[in-house]
Amino acid sequence: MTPLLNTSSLPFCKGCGHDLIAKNVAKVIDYLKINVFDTIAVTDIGCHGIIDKALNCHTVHGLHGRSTALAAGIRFGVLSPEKKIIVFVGDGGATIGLQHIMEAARLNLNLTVLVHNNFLYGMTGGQSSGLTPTGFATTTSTDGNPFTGYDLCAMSFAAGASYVARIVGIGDISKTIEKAITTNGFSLVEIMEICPSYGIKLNPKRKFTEIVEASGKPIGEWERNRAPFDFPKWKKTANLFDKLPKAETLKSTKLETPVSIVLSGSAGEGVQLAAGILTKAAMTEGLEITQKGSYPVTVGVGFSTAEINLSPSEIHFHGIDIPDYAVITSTDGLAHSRKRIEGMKSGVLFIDKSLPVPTTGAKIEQLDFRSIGARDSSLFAAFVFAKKTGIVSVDSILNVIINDGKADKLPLEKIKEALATV
Ligand SMILES: Cc1ncc(C[n+]2csc(CCOP(=O)(O)OP(=O)(O)O)c2C)c(N)n1
Ligand code: SF4
Repeated sequence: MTPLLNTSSLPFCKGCGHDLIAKNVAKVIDYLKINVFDTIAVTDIGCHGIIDKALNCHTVHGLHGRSTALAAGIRFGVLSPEKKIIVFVGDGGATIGLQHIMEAARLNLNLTVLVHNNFLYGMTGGQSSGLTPTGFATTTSTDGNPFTGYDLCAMSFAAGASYVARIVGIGDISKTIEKAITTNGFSLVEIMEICPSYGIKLNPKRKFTEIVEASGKPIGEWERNRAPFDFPKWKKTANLFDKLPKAETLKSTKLETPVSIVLSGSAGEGVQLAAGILTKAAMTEGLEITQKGSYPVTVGVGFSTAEINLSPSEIHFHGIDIPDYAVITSTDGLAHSRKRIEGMKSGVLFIDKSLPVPTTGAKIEQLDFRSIGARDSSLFAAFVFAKKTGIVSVDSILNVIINDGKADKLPLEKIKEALATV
């Protein structure tokens, strides 16, 4: 069986309590013989959240404090109890998103929330959170926190959780985690632990066990027998995908095996639009597709990359490590995709002729994508890709543009002319 962790050297500072939690979750998944592909880890923002790169299961990394809301959404979509949904959240995230936890407990959603309570915001430098105990020194309360922390366990249990526990993160904590993961309903474990980098440094004379005791929050577990959330039969939500119009198959594909494509250029140069048109054209040829966009938070500057999978059969994993085709239209795109291009041992690199060609095992085709004008260079590159590979036909792309009413907004005549010279 695939283990939950893909490494034993986890990305935390030496002695960080987060390490113990991750290793104990892995131990439980292994002990219960839960298939990691039936496990969905929803991680929050913070040091604990960087665990997802060390996990072999499905992972979702959300906004700070929103992990339980994301997990709730997943549970609404997947009610089957064999699918284990485990939230990894810090004390910071747990109090920023307190209401999400309360709502999940109130509905008794079948999921497990593991609160990594190291009494402070670790990742941002040791600030107080809503769970910081009175008297505990943080960078925002160097003389000791003057406030009382929430009793998250009491609140979750009062809200309606099936199982709640508060434990000290020392030694083997797997039995409590096992109990939580096997609970058919909402479970929350608050694990008190320490952040050596800030917690110990700011509270040098204090022992961890004494801090736990002084917090005034009881160690223990609380449980009740309560049915987990299920949709009332009369209100079963329809699958939203069923409401989407299906792309009509107009032509049959020539593609026999899946291909992955990375289209990389600059923000404002239509990368995502071009990828959307290309994938839609592929759908009209009966292909399954995935499309993922990446760009910096500042969406108007820097790179813009689209990762595309096209396949004659269903696609179950959209991630692309090394693509079969790389289409690079600008310096930003090259910088963002350089490592992948260098990793290509075969396939084809279509690259704008103004750019330096990286060392690669891919076949190289240098083209003048930007001759058409920077703004339309990505769309032109999509046309060139179609013409050169035949994976999607040029006509299908044109049809999508015309049928979507985009023909008068895009320089189709100019593109056709330039395409004739390729
Ligand atoms: C909405 C929002 N506010 C603030 C931040 C900045 N931020 C990033 S990590 C972090 C602290 C995380 O602390 P905690 O949730 O306790 O997790 P830990 O790092 O201790 O594991 C903060 C405040 C953010 N990413 N998002
Ligand atoms: S800063 Fe603190 S919480 Fe973050 S990894 Fe280091 S010890 Fe852990």
